[in-house]
Order: sequence, then structure tokens, then C-alpha cells
Amino acid sequence: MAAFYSRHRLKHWCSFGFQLPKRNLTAGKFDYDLVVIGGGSGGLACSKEAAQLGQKVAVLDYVEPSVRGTKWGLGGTCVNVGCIPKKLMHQAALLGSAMKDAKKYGWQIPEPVSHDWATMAEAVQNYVRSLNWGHRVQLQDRKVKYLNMKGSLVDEHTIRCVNARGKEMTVTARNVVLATGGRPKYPTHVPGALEFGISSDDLFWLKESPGKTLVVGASYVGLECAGFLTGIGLDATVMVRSIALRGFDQQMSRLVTEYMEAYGTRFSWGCVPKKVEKLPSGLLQVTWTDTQSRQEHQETFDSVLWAVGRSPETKTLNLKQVGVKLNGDTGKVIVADDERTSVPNIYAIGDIAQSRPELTPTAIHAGRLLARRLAGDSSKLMDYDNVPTTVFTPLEYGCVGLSEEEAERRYGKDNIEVYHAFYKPLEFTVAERDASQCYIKVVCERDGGQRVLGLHFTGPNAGEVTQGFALGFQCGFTYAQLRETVGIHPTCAEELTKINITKRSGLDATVTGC
Ligand code: FAD
Ligand code: NA7
Repeated sequence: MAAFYSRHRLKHWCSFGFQLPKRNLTAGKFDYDLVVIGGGSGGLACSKEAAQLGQKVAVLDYVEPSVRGTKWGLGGTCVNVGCIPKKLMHQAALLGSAMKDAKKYGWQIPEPVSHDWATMAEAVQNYVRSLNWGHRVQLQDRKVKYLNMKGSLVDEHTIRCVNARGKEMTVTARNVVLATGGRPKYPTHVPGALEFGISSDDLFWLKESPGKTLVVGASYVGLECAGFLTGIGLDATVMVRSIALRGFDQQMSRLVTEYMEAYGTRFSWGCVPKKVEKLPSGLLQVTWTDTQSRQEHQETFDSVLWAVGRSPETKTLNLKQVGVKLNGDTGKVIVADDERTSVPNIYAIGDIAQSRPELTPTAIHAGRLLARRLAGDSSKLMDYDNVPTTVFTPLEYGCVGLSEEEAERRYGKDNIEVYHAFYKPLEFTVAERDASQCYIKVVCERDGGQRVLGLHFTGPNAGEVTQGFALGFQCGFTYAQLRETVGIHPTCAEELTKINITKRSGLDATVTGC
């Protein structure tokens, strides 16, 4: 207690300019208190927080070029080949739709309007490079040693570091955090997949348009990529092996894909790729099988984008030899609630950790909390429940909590109440846009206080809408509290506060009037 008070008082002094003595725990035994392997969302957050709390920290980040040879800078998946370039390209697509709407609102736009990939790509890539630079500066400012080297474990305290030229060194650390993320998978059983296909690691760094594209895989990465490609005017097809958006609420998933189909994305449902061949023209000829009819089909594309999942980067870390246990099926690191692996001083956060959402904010939050625990500053654990997310498809889909299916599975169909509404965003009216897939669903416990179990929203700015309601979720809000919340008019989010038709009633859920 006394220690707490004195540290607390020291922190108070710091706000008046006094310097807090660094709590360097290495005491000469190790080079660092903490070495983080992987400078992505989780690793950067963890290393910066630990350094801020007085630990001596190094972070290793090394990008193995993609199969196609694409490389990028510091910051990991989200910054370079994930959230950031994806959302910016989604924005490029939304602007295309906005331009169509604009005419209805009186804007005179000379026809034909066309999109130039090279301009968009250069702007996006320059922005990403600025983020790479920003991360380097931040590490320097926080006194985190940045090593642009590939790390692997020699023993539980020793890390072998190798740079791009093959130069080697070792560093030692009291604690090690693994945060090496994941990379796209390739269906290596499909001839031509590796030679002729690309992955999301390449798409965002292409200098020239991918042209007519086949996207194989229908999870959110596949749908988002196909969505923005369609939106900027390219011919895009999604090949779906089974269902789209596995793990998400399937009614919402259908609305997302129905909208995409209406918007121009083609779907090949129930199909699997068989081979990819390069024709003398340079076009890629794809042969695939319809799993229902067993018939084979062929079509040519300019690009084939594999979005068939991601593998954790755990293979080259020498984990097994050091005793870090992995899940045999997924290759992910098995972690306890405090992110600790089977080796007590080694932790894993972000996409490589088993049963964690593959999302940037969870990796960042987990990294910060872990740093605080390692520095002895807090004992707070990461709460992985009720993490909100949004799929940035042409019609965005945001959700937090349980899908309807999962709520039924956990509570029983008779023990949940599902409120729903089909609504029309005001901005769609003048623009004469079809709003058939703009839908809201709130899944609640049926009895007691009707605690909200899941909230689902398709429509404009779904991420912004869902983020706000995620706070309610964190506070365990009920249906009654949702209805008592005063809406902001006229918005799409306010429809959530007005929701009153249950699925059970069978009544028409179309919102009419204000
Ligand atoms: P990463 O960010 O992947 O960082 C790992 C780093 O470690 C990389 O830089 C890697 O090169 C490096 N590394 C690997 N091995 C070594 C080694 N041996 N030595 C040194 N360095 C190494 N999440 C969202 O929240 N919102 C989104 O909209 C979103 N969109 C996405 C879109 C796409 C196309 C993809 C692919 C992902 C998206 N994600 C999104 C997921 C998000 O990017 C990841 O969940 C997040 O980046 C995981 O962070 P991480 O710290 O675990 O790993
Ligand atoms: P996911 O979520 O693993 O989904 C992979 C998709 O690819 C899914 O639709 C699969 O269909 C499909 N798939 C997988 N293998 C094949 C083959 N061989 N042929 C055809 N289709 C296939 O991966 P994502 O890359 O979209 O996302 C992974 C994470 O990265 C995500 O959580 C983000 O956080 C970032 P299935 O449903 O198995 O039939």
C-alpha cells in the first residue's frame, strides 16, 4: 500500500515536470526488461506502453515479402495491408456511389466519370508510408529500441535476430511478447494458385489496376475487397465455397451479399477453384467446380485474389523447441487469460493467439494491458467479450454481441426476443436508392430486464453507429434502456432507439414516417 501511495505521489509530481525514476527491472541480468517480436498493432502498443512505464524495451519488426514480392514498412498488417488501405479504398468506392447520388441533389457532373487506380493507389500508399514513418518516430520518442530484424527464440530469455542482409545477433530479455500476426493462406492444392494469384498483401500495393478480378473466399476480407473493386468500376466476382461471413449473423450476411449483388458484384455460390492457367494473352483462365451439380466451369480474369483465410506467423519462431504450446490445427499460440503462454515469461497477443478476435483494437488493448501488468502497474486483464466490429462492404454491417443463431444456441429460441426493423436512410430517399437491405436487429433476453445480447445494423456509417452502442453493451444495457435513449434526428442510428416490432409477432417491420 505504502509503495502504491509513494508511486502515486511520484506520478503526481511528474505532472509538475519532475522526472519519475525509471523502474528498470533488468538489473544487469538481461539486455532488456521486455523484447516484443512483431511491430504491428499489438506489438507496438505493448512496447510503447511498457517503455512509458519505465521498462527497457526492444521491438523487432521484419516483413517477409509476399509470394509476389510485395514489401512494406513498420506497423504490421492493419497499417500496411489491412484496415487502413482497405478502408481508404472502400471510401474511394463510396465516393463513386455518392457521385451518382449527387446528380439527384443537383450536382452537374460531366459524363463519363471514370476511376484511375494509379492515382488512388499512390495516394493510399503515400499515406501508409507516412504512418510507417510516424511509428518509427513514436518508438524513438518513447525510447523503444527498434530492430528491423526477424526474431526467433533460442531459449526462453534469448532472441536470435537476423536482418535482411543475414547479419545476426542475439538479445536477452526478462519477458518476451510474441506479436507476429498472420499472413494470407494460399490454396496450394490448386495448380497455378501460387504462381498466378495475389493476396490482400499485394492488392493494396498494386501500381496498376487489377482489372477483372476473381476473389476466392467469402469472409469479410474477400467481401470487402470485392466490394470496393466493384465500387470503383471493376468487374469483380466472389467465389463462395459454402456460406458468406461465417461466424457472423447469417440473416445479416445475406443482406450484405444481396446488396452487393444488386450493386454489381457477381457471386459464384457453392463453387471451388480447380486450377489457374496463364493464357498467352496474359489473362488468367480459372477452372472451377460447382459443388452441387459437379459441373466444371471456366472463365478468364485479369487477376485472381485469394482470400481463403490467414495463417498465424508462428512457424519460424522456434516455439516448440522452447516449450511454447501451439494449437495443432490452427498453429496459434495457446494462451491463458493473462496472455501467458505455456512458458511463464513468454506472452502472445493479437492474431497469433488462440481464441482472440483478429482485430486491431483488441490487439492494441491487450498489448497495453499486458505491458501494464508486466511493469507491475496494474493487474487488469483484457475483456474479450462484446467486442464490436464492422464489415466495410458496400452496405456496411456493424455488430456487437451475439448473432441470433448463437443467442438461440446459448439461451434457447423461446428465451430470446428479437426486435427488428427495415428502415430507409434519409440520404437514400432523394437519391432514389434501394434500401431493401437496410436493417436493424436487437437480440435480447426474453425475461427479466430484457438484457441486450446482440445488436446488428446494416446501413451507412455502420462502424460509427455500432461504436456508440458498444458502450451500452459494456454497461450491460437492457431493451428498456435502449428505448429510453433519446434519438438524434434525422439519423440512421436513431432507428435503434425506436425499435419495437418483435420477430415473434410476425408484424411488418418496415419503418414508416419519423
Ligand atoms: P500484425 O499487425 O500482423 O503485426 C505483426 C508484425 O510482426 C508484422 O509487421 C510482421 O511482419 C511482423 N513479424 C512477423 N514475424 C516476425 C518475426 N519473426 N520477427 C519480427 N517481426 C515479425 N482489423 C480491424 O480491427 N478492422 C479492420 O477493418 C480490419 N481490416 C482488415 C483487412 C484486411 C485485408 C486484413 C488482412 C486484416 C484486417 N484487420 C482488421 C485485422 C487486423 O489487421 C489484425 O487483426 C491486426 O493487424 C493484428 O495485429 P497483430 O499485432 O496481431 O499483428
Ligand atoms: P476466413 O475468415 O478464414 O475465411 C476464409 C474464406 O475462404 C471462407 O469463406 C472460406 O470458406 C473460404 N475458403 C477457405 N479455403 C478455401 C478453398 N480452398 N477454396 C475456396 N474457398 C475457401 O479468412 P479471411 O481472410 O477472410 O479473414 C481472416 C481474418 O483476417 C479475419 O478474421 C480478419 O480479422 C483478418 P468456408 O466458409 O470455409 O467454406
